Amino acid sequence: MRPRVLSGIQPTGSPHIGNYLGALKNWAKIQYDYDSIYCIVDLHAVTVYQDPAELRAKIEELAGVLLAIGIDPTHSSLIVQSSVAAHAELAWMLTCVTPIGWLERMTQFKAKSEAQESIGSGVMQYPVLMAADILIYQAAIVPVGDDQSQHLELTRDIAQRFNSLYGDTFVVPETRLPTVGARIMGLDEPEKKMSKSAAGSGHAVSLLDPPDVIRKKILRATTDSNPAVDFETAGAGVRNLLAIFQAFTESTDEALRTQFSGMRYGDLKKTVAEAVIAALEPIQKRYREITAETGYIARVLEEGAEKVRPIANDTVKKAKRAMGLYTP
Ligand code: AQP
Repeated sequence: MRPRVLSGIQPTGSPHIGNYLGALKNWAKIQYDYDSIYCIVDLHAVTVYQDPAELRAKIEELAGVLLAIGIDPTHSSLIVQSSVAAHAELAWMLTCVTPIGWLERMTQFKAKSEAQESIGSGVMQYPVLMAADILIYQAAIVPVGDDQSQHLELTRDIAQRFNSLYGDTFVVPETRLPTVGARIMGLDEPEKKMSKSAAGSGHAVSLLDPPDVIRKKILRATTDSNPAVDFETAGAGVRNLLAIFQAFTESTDEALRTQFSGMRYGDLKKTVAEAVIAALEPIQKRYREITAETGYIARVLEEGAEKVRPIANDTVKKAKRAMGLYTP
């Protein structure tokens, strides 16, 4: 049997090139070598208030984008988290074995709780639900961007703690990070990671942005006071543009240096913008075809959920038995 891969993405906004280069591109690439389950994590999205009608629309848009970037439903299961109820059930069991101190240490929790006056307790439980998403499918490998490494470490700790308290129940998963593009930064604020929900029209390039919008965003990207590319002294903004180019074009480090050393920033930005536009063009074309086919996305999501429910239910049953909960 092929090892199982699980990964997820929140429907909190239009997926951007950071999501693509950090995770989604790799999802499409490895789906033929692994038994892959990819999950639109809507229960994670509602840890922060979402407008209900917008959330519904974003789930459908995201499913369309995932199919457009190459997730192949004949090889992978594409699911919406809330349509497999067992995720939430297992999350409760895992909550009960997770010390609060582990959750308080999570940098994403600290950042989100500092940013708001009042936060829902779901923000703290977020990584436990993520552990449930992964452990429920006994996934061996989890391909994510660098920002999720700490949550993955926590998933491993939760699995090990459960296994040591109640006996061997879960596979302890491995994190898989891309070598280039693991952390794409915001174009306007290159000290912060590119984020779907960040405010500001110049922050992220969405995978569905038209070419003129992509050009405008990249031409306005923050650079530094150098006039041209110097690999030794380049600031975060320039390094980010180079990383975006390298990840899209799969250039080697050497080819990147040869092409860009000494290039003026105006030309650097134009070159990066054209590379991004060229890479996204086939994705956008496919997205238009997919969304033109009435009922296709809903069918894929329903079939995906039907396929994985028995796996999820089996794991929950195993975990309940291990804990001594009632299993008729
Ligand atoms: N900037 C990034 N660079 C590389 N990888 C990234 N990922 C996210 N941002 C970057 C990876 O994309 C996958 C899906 O992310 P997510 O939606 O589950 O959550 P996130 O990390 O919180 O992404 P966003 O875009 O920043 O969303 P919001 O604004 O809603 O919080 C993950 O594998 C992630 O590592």
